[in-house]
Amino acid sequence: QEPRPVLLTGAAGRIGTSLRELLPAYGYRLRCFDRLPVPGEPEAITAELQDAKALAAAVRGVDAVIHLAGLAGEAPFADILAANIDGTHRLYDAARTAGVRRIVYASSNHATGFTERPAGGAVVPVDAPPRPDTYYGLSKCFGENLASLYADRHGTQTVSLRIGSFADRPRTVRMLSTWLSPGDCARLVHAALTAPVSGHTVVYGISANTRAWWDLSSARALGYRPQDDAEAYAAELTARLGELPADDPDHRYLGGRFTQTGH
Ligand code: 15L
Repeated sequence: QEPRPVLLTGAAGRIGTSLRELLPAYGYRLRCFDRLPVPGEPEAITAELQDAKALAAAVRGVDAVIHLAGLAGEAPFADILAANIDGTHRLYDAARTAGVRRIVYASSNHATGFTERPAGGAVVPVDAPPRPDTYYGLSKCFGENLASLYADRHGTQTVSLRIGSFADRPRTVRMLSTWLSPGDCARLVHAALTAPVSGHTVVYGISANTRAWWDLSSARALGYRPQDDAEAYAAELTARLGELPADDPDHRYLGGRFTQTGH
């Protein structure tokens, strides 16, 4: 049987580009959506989330949506409002109308970024209260709450991934804790698309980092088995950059520099 198409929004972005490379091996057929052209994809729609016709066509016949589209960092409130808040609402409403079964939502660690790091290497649970560090983080809190509303009201399932730091390799001392490798990202998205869930489920999205700040048990309960550990880069990184001083925001807060004025 032909695999049903999965809609990938933000397909031209950093994570979208990596998932386009890695997810076909899991048997998915991706339909891509982005405001920028997505090169080399047979099924790609170039449009804004505000284009209701294009969005309705994008969700038609898909089993699931991986929703990555939006601004990926802090921006003026009006821009966050349009791209992340209004845009995510439009995506959810189009998906509900089309009867989409599940959405995998790219949330972020910045939804709880003003949380102080727990002492003694303890990990932060998935039910830590919202503590956004930016308008960007606030938009991710909105997305998670929107997912909860659509699950309870309409039965649309969502797995929200509070992604740490997606990168080919860790580049800062903070990323020894927050790194999500491309391979683990694909493993996590696959688990989030396929595991049985009811309603809205929140998981952290990081690799199996020795210095992890977040509890991966809800992700593991979906079948996620991370293979990478940033610790492999620790000696080289700390020799070059040093350990973090206690007053460094990267040391104090989960969201690191996002908590600082001017970020
Ligand atoms: C995010 O949410 C951003 O999209 C990404 O660019 C990184 O800054 C990441 O968080 C992080 O916290 O490292």
